[in-house]
Formats: sequence, structure tokens, C-alpha cells
Amino acid sequence: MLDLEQLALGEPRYDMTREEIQAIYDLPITTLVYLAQSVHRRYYAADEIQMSTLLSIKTGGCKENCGYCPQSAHHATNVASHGLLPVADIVSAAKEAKDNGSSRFCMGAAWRNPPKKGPQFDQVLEAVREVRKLGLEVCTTLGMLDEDQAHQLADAGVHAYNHNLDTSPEYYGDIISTRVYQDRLDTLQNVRKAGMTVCCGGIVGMGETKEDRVGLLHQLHHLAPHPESVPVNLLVKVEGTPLADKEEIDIFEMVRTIATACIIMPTSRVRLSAGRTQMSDEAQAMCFMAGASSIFTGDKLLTTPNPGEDRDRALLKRLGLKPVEAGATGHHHAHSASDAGVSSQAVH
Ligand code: SAM
Ligand code: DTB
Ligand code: SF4
Repeated sequence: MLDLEQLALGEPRYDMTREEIQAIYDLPITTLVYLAQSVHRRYYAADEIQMSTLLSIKTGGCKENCGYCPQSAHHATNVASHGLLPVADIVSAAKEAKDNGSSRFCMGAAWRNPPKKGPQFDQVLEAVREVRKLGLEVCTTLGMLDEDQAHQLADAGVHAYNHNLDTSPEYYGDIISTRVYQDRLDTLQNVRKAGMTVCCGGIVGMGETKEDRVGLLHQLHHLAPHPESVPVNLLVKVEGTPLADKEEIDIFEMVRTIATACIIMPTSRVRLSAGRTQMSDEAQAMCFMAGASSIFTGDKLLTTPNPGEDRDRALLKRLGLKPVEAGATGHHHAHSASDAGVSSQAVH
């Protein structure tokens, strides 16, 4: 039996079983959303949404074969590939993002891992230092990292590193075969050891079962400390990718995934990430009620469309929600789970 009153206190736990998480996921949606919102308010302001902006600093031609991704060299998609952007271009995009109300700026590169030889990684470090100077929270997502690369990024001022587990360990091999789950966990551990915060989540709507969604949530829950940031993406179906024709998922599965994430990782910021162009305003509002407190702004995610500033401004206004100021920490209550150790194995 779930102790809902205990859960509503939002005390971080690291010991939930898959069955317990499944039972939360399966609650009547009214109870689930109410509980998630109650937990969310223990750590975050109820009316604040963090606006983040993405920039693809290196696009396409990726060696990995992630079935969802338009940037994989294994799939024939219409993505316009380009090499690493000059630092000045990155900085001007970051300035624009800040002017449009973003407090977090995430640079993504279609790499299996950042190159270990040549000038490119130094160029990324330089871009990080420059964006940091603007007072934005800097996030990067560049593929697998070794310990040394993680330390260099942390030293340059990267606040968060995004590296998703994407789905359950069981379903992972159906989606990606060029790397294994443990590779992801190893990078997450290197990110932690270097002192960056962890941004780790997944994708809903890839043809996975409910058990797979719960399996992903279970893995995230057992990362200790929990990832500070948990992006929940709805699959953006891109022509030419193996997942382009997957059946539409019931949007309430997205709401349930977000709500459950908020309950089982109470201090984490859960983000309504990719896929909003396919969602109604009502569905997005329900994700906010379920405790999501961040969106990506702008017309484009990395390579696919996003609702755009005007639409988002109008939606937040209708809902009475406001952006988190740049420089704000986001957390109401200081919380540190840094002494909870670092887990690096998939849990079973
Ligand atoms: N190459 C790096 C990596 O994979 O870690 C960083 C960039 S990658 C595009 C970042 C994340 O975007 C992926 O882990 C995946 O969760 C998400 N993503 C990629 N394509 C997507 C799609 N079509 N729909 C939803 N999410 C997607
Ligand atoms: C994440 O989980 N979602 C963002 C961010 N991390 C890098 C990316 C979504 C990308 C969607 C597909 C695209 O635009 O290429
Ligand atoms: Fe490459 Fe990342 Fe896309 Fe996978 S998700 S193909 S690693 S860019």
C-alpha cells in the first residue's frame, strides 16, 4: 500500500521498488497530479517556469544509431548538417535567448563523444566560458565523456550536463545498438565526479510499454543523488528515422510520467521538453499541474520545431505562470544529497 501522506512530504528516497513506482504511476490521475503538485511546491514556487533555450552547436552526421534521432548518420533525414559553430555565433544566440527571458542555455552537439584530438573541444570550452559570462546557467550535451573531459567542462563553468537514459534497460537495445546502457551510466558518473549537476531523462512515445516508462523512472530514481534536472521528451517523429511511424501515444501517459518523476525525485526540476508542438495547450497545462516547471523556448529545439516565443508567452499569460529570472537558483529549500554517494550500475 502506498502511504500518500508520507509521499506528499517530498523527502528524497532512493529505495523505491519498480512495483512501488508502478503503483504511483497507476494512481487515479486526480490523485497522481495532486500528489505531484504537492511535492513540487515543497521545493519550487508554484507559478514559476524555467525557460531554457537549446542551440545545436554541431548538427548531424552522428555515428550513433539512436532510432529517434534525426541527426544520426545511419538515417536518411532532411537535417542540414554543419560543423562546430564559431564561438561568436554561439554567444550571439545565447544573448538573444537571455533577451527573450531564458535563464538556461543548453548547447547540443551530435557527437558520440567530443573529439579528443584537435581544436574542437577547446572551442566548446571557450564558448562555455563566454556564455557563462552572460549570467546564464550553462548546460551542454555532447555525448559520452571521459573523466578528463568532464573536469574540463566543469572548470569552464558548465552547470549541468545532459545525458539521457531515454528508456528502460530492457527496451534500450531496440532503440540504439551502437552503445549500451552502462555507457550512459558511466558518463553520468563522470559528470557527477567532476561536480557538474546531472540532467537526465528520457523519451515517451517510442513504442515502449508502460512498464518501460516505469523502468526508466526506476533507473532515474536510483541515481544517487537524483538528477537535478529530468527532461521528459515526447517523441518528435522525424521522417527517415526508424521511429517515424510509431503509433501516437495517449498524452496522459506523458502526464503520468512527469507526475511520477516529480513524486519519486522530489527535488529535481522536471522539464516538459521536446514534443510540445504536437500537444494542445490543455495538455501542456496538465503537465504543469503535474509538476513540470520548465520548457524550451524558441522556434527550434535542436533540429525540430518548437512552439516559439509568442505562443509560449501567450500560454504562460493565460495560465498565470511566469518565467524564473536568470541567476535564480530555482530551489526553494537548499538541499544537498551530495553525500548520498554515486551509483553507477543499472538497478534490477
Ligand atoms: N548526442 C548527445 C547525446 O545523445 O547524448 C546529445 C544530443 S541528443 C540530440 C540529446 C537528447 O535529445 C537525446 O538523448 C534524446 O533524449 C533527445 N532527442 C533526440 N531526438 C529526439 C526526438 N526526435 N524526439 C524527442 N527527443 C529526442
Ligand atoms: C533533452 O532531453 N531534450 C532536448 C535536450 N535534452 C538536448 C533535445 C530534444 C531534441 C529533440 C529533437 C531535435 O530537435 O533534434
Ligand atoms: Fe547522436 Fe545524440 Fe542523436 Fe544519438 S541522440 S544519434 S548520440 S546526436
